[in-house]
Amino acid sequence: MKYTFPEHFWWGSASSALQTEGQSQQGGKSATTWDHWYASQPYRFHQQVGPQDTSTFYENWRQDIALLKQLNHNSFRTSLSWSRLIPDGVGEVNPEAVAFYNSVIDELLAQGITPFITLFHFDMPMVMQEKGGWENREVVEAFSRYAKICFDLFGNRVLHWFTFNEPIVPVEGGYLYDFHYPNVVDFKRAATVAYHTVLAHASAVRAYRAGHYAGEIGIVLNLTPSYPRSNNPADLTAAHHADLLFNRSFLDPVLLGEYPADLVALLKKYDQLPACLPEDSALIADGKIDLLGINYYQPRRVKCRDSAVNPASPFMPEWLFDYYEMPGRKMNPYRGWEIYEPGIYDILTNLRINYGNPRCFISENGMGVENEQRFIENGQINDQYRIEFVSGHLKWLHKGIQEGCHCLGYHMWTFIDNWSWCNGYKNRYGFVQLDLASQTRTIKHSGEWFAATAANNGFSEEQ
Ligand code: BGP
Repeated sequence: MKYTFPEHFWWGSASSALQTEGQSQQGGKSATTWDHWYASQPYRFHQQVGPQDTSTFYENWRQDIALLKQLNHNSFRTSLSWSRLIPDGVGEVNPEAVAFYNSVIDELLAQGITPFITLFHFDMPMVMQEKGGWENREVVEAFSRYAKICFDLFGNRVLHWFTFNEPIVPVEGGYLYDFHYPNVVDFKRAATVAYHTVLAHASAVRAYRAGHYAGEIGIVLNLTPSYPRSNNPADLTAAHHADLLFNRSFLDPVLLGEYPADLVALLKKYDQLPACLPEDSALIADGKIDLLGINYYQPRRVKCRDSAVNPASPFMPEWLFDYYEMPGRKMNPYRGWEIYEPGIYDILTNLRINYGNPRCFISENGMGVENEQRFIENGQINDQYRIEFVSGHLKWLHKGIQEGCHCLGYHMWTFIDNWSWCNGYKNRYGFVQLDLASQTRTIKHSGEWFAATAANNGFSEEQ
């Protein structure tokens, strides 16, 4: 069987500034929340590797772009660093940062690789966090100023912009589950952060529309389809609530221009609604996007709660559902994430049926594996499991496209093994192996497979 994709399909990968650039406090850059957190609690990071020890893209960008070319990428997403570009968050632009990002963008274009640029990928400048981060409405203004500066500087060459990468992750990590700074656990503060992020997104979209730039603007969301344990109505309600909180809290505003009424009612019922201003609904309506990036790693399986909630405990999402471990599920044991290929098809089908079939692409999908050196054969990592992972997802993606889903590309997480936040370099995701100490780069077997797939605009079972 041969799987051929539509003409001009985007084949590429994604990465982010903080996870690859290195030089995390040089070149005029100020600290992010990650530098600050690492300085105070290095033991929270796998093998105490922090954001300064990454794959050195800041110095080796030309070599890395040559590798992208070798992998037959026609497109590549990375992010700009707010703290590198505007070190104090709200003031002067750093000329060294402008020169660096100009070089990267120009070199990508020279190599025939279309740059996709994200404005914010988990890396809040510490100066802005000190003002309250996304809890403070003023940060919304500061973000849209930063966005406009980026559009003005690079918008003549960057035609695909994304305001945020996975905006729910800093909400979950920083304000609910303690895996991002500032390590708060408080649902109402989390809801405020999420709400202000949506406002910041919409303000940036407004600025983009007002400036009549040449390209298009979107957002990248990690969509985790919510599957109920069974068709028991209690399980269905649990899945609906998880979907409202973790998917539709961002998906509806950016595609439909408003929040789901059920979500508003749910938060109201538990007294968790953030403060709103009358003009907000018009702003949110203006935040509708041109292009949706979908990051898909794993499904979310839930069931109704087995026990009653302790009403004296603070409200948390888990008041509304329990997690469900489906018997026989296939796991990536290193990351602890279920591998469920049909999820990619279910996401696309949901978008086609319930959201008017928006223009979208898979902006991340990937598999992090520990200790990949054990798979080295003749000097190269033979990561057959990654080829199976990618081809398994691409088959379901292909089916979705055959049925009419408007999916324009597939980007893998990620190009080169990179720094995974608190997990440091524990799980490796790259098409290219990175030896951290020597900074040597070696293409893995999956990288060669992907290069052939991109060149053929598809793959056959035997490839
Ligand atoms: C996504 C992020 C990436 C990346 C990836 C892998 O959520 O957009 O930044 O890190 O997941 O996850 P992790 O690094 O946590 O293993």
